[in-house]
Amino acid sequence: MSSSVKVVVTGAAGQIAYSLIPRLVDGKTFGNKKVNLSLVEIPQVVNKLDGLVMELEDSYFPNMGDVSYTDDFEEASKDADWFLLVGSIPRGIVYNGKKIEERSDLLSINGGIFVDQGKAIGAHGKDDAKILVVGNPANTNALIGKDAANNNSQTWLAMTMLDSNRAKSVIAKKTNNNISDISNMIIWGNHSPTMYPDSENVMISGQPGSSVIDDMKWIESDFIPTVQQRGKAVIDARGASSATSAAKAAIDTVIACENTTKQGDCFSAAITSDGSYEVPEGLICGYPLITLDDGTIEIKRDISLSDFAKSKFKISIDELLSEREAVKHLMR
Ligand code: NAX
Repeated sequence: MSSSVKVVVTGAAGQIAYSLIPRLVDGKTFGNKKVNLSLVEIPQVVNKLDGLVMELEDSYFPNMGDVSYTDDFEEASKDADWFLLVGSIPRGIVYNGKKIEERSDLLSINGGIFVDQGKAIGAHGKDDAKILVVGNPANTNALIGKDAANNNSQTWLAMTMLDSNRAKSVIAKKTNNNISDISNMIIWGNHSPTMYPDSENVMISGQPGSSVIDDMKWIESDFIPTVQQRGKAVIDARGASSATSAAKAAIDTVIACENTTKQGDCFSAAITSDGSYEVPEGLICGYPLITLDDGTIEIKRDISLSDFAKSKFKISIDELLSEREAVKHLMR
């Protein structure tokens, strides 16, 4: 195993990255490996990263290797092991003279970014590189990036860990458990308000949720909408979108991918569908995942879904299909 790892982070001057980047080099995420960072921003703000690099140096992280920053993604991507694609254009800003409010506009603008980044990753990233897309719309950005990369030995993921962590927190409170007693919290589908957080297959102190939570009314009218709308609730309260919790979730995802999953456990992220659970092939869909001893990430295929779960999951699959349709001009 290599004793160093190269990690590319886009959106490096943004709020999520400010919480995320220090944790990449703190000796916990990649164990004892030296972590070389390649930070990427758009030309307008790339020089701000000088300040972040100073802070990283001043923090004296023993595992920090080389740190560089650039607005040239292709240059940054050379021989990288991990890509954390956080950068994207948020809804609500004026872009090329137009206020971006529609999801279709957001899909198209960000999709364009992910075509170029995907091509560079496919050509210059390591063949076993792992790519975690955080920037929204995360699933469809990953779909576009993977298609442009055209390199099937690399693993593209979109982040649903924050949704999973939020759901664990709600279940822990409801059942008077510690959050560490909640596992296998699966987010099925899209990282959007159509996601389906699975309260039936979650494990609560070793017992399946279906046998612990006997309250369908709470699941339908409280639990599911709370998790689906949590991002908006944070924006409404904070005046800015989730940042420190999103950074923690990205770190949790990297750690889950870097370490063999314990027997019986799984973690949440979206990955390319191979048709499992009747999801059309090729969609980047939220699934229960496991990491094998050799570092391969696989879909856990032995989960049973109730009719209720299937009907909720289908809404999210249909949304992913419509997003794919909206960006088909960006695909090969
Ligand atoms: P910020 O607006 O603070 O930062 C984004 C940064 O990305 C900016 O500094 C911008 O200059 C940079 N950027 C834009 N285009 C770029 C490009 N082509 N190359 C490199 N950098 C580029 O946003 P922040 O709060 O950090 O959120 C980042 C993204 O994460 C947003 O798209 C947000 O919607 C998404 N989120 C995704 C979550 C998930 O669970 N998947 C949860 C949190 C968050 O909402």
